[in-house]
Amino acid sequence: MTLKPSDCGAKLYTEFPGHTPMSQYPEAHFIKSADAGNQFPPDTGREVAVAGRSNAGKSSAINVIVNRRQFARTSKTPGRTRLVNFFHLRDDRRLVDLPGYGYARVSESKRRHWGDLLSGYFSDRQSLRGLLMIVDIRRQLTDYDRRMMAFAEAVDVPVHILLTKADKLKRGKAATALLAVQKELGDRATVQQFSALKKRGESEAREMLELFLCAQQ
Ligand SMILES: Nc1nc2c(ncn2[C@@H]2O[C@H](COP(=O)(O)OP(=O)(O)OP(=O)(O)O)[C@@H](O)[C@H]2O)c(=O)[nH]1
Ligand SMILES: [Mg+2]
Repeated sequence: MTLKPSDCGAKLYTEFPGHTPMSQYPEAHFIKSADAGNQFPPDTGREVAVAGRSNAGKSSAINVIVNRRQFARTSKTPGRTRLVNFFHLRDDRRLVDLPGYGYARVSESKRRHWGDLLSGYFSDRQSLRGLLMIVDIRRQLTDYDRRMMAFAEAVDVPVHILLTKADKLKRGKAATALLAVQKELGDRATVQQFSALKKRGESEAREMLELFLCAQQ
């Protein structure tokens, strides 16, 4: 799928000459957590989902992209982390933090519940416009990640991968890891290096989010 960029209201740095705004998303706030499809907020406007293995760095990536410290974590009271968390960005545009997968200490029935919740989310959600997949650059793609990509591909939702924790590898090793993932996926997804710690790849990630939220498809 080819996406064409078009402005849909993001307040970019360039609109604030001389100073850096607190956040490109000054209205951003937590909407709700959901444990079942009937608890999702209305399926209107556009949203981008963030997925990844448990502990891959999803919340940290969201905080950097939205440019707010502890933003994603404000919804992370115990118990909520395993839910689908919806965040308002601006005028009917949302970011959705999906439950982390691959968490070992979980019962089979819970695991099945999340599997159904995720597959239902992808198959039913009309406002879903893109998937940001957070992958630890040292672990590369796992079968969980591949399954998640398959959900997105089945409904023709474009995928962008953040190879995060890039600060943990030397530049050469990080570049090799990026190439390996690009080689595996070809044009099935775009891929970049990212580090929440060093804020590496921050603007590239935000541009992809905006492309997904705004593109004419
Ligand atoms: N060095 C480094 N550490 C990171 C980076 N991103 C996240 N971390 C660390 O990795 C751990 C997990 O980060 P989270 O953002 O909570 O990961 P998550 O995917 O939201 O985790 P769950 O919600 O529990 O599935 C934390 O200790 C973070 O500080 C990064 O870019 N570099
Ligand atoms: Mg998290």
